[in-house]
Amino acid sequence: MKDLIVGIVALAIGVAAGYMINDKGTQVASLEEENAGLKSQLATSSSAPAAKTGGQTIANVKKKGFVQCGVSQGVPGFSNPDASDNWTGIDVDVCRAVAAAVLGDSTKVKFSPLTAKERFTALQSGEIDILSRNTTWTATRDSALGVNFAGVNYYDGQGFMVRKSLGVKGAMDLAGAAVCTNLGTTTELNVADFFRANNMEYKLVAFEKADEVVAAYDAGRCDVYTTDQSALAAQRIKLSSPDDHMVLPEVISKEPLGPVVRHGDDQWLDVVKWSLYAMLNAEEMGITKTNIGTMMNSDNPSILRFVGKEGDVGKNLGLSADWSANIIKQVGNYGESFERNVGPNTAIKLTRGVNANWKDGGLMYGMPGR
Ligand SMILES: N[C@@H](CCC(=O)N[C@@H](CS)C(=O)NCC(=O)O)C(=O)O
Repeated sequence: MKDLIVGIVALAIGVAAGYMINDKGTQVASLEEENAGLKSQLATSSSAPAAKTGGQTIANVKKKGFVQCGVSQGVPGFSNPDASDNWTGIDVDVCRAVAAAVLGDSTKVKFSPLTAKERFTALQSGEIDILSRNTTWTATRDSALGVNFAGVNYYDGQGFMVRKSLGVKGAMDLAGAAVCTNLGTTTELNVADFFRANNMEYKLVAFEKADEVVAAYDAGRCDVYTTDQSALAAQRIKLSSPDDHMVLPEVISKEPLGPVVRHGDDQWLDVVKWSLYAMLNAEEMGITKTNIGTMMNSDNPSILRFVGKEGDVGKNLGLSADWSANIIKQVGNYGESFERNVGPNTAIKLTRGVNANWKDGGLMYGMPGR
């Protein structure tokens, strides 16, 4: 018996030591941090949230009269405040769509700016109703954090930005580079995988706040800025001379970004999911902010169902019949939100690419609204 216990202890020490020897330097800290975060959230999450909030979110939102939306601390085009604290962006529009669906008023949203590290705890604790903050859907997050991803509002991938003067042509030229990024992100883990898989050294320079990352990179404290490509495009406009920088061609990961809700409240998950699908389906059917009025008198059954003149979709979701018409009237369809916030005519200048509607060959596919 004593031998068995000694053996188990020795094995446990061996496993722990092996883990630490296999990973290096700052990578250990970041991976352990993500693991520790997951464990502590698991400890508090598995049963508590369902008991506290099961089926309650829609009732709470109706009672308090607004949706509390967890956003970034400022990523232009995604979730960003102006000088009067008016938030805009495609992530903000998901929260506005939910407010339009549930409360009939897209302005009834309050925003909680969160760092990457804080975001899941804020959702778990009930501090926010939705997390809509360039958050990647991964297996670990979906299964271990007591949260549900309600869909994808931007398909992305991780990239690298460098100064043009560095003379680097591609990611394989980055051996030995100092790499700036955000703590508490998938970015940290992907960059560790990338350098390890390619047998290259690197030095991670990580910060909790995105603006600290931008400032450090801008000040030349690192050679490379790595994050989701969309965020690189967005943060680039904050640099002192954006044109001196370039994004390298390689995309090293899949980053499907989307809204997240707590486990244990299926009705709320449905509401968020279908609010996003309404924006996708409206684009597919050619229903826009401008023509939604005339669509009310359409003779197309799918459109009549969409605007709530036929069928029970709204009622079944616990919403009014005109829930999706309100989304389009007040927020617009997905394509309109994309063009207004991140499209070619904005400072971010993203093209639709894989984020085009499926009818145009993209991945944006709303489930059938009937
Ligand atoms: N999509 C990745 C990265 C998300 C992320 O937080 N990216 C940084 C890079 S710009 C960011 O948005 N920071 C904004 C902030 O901290 O307010 C994830 O879900 O982990």
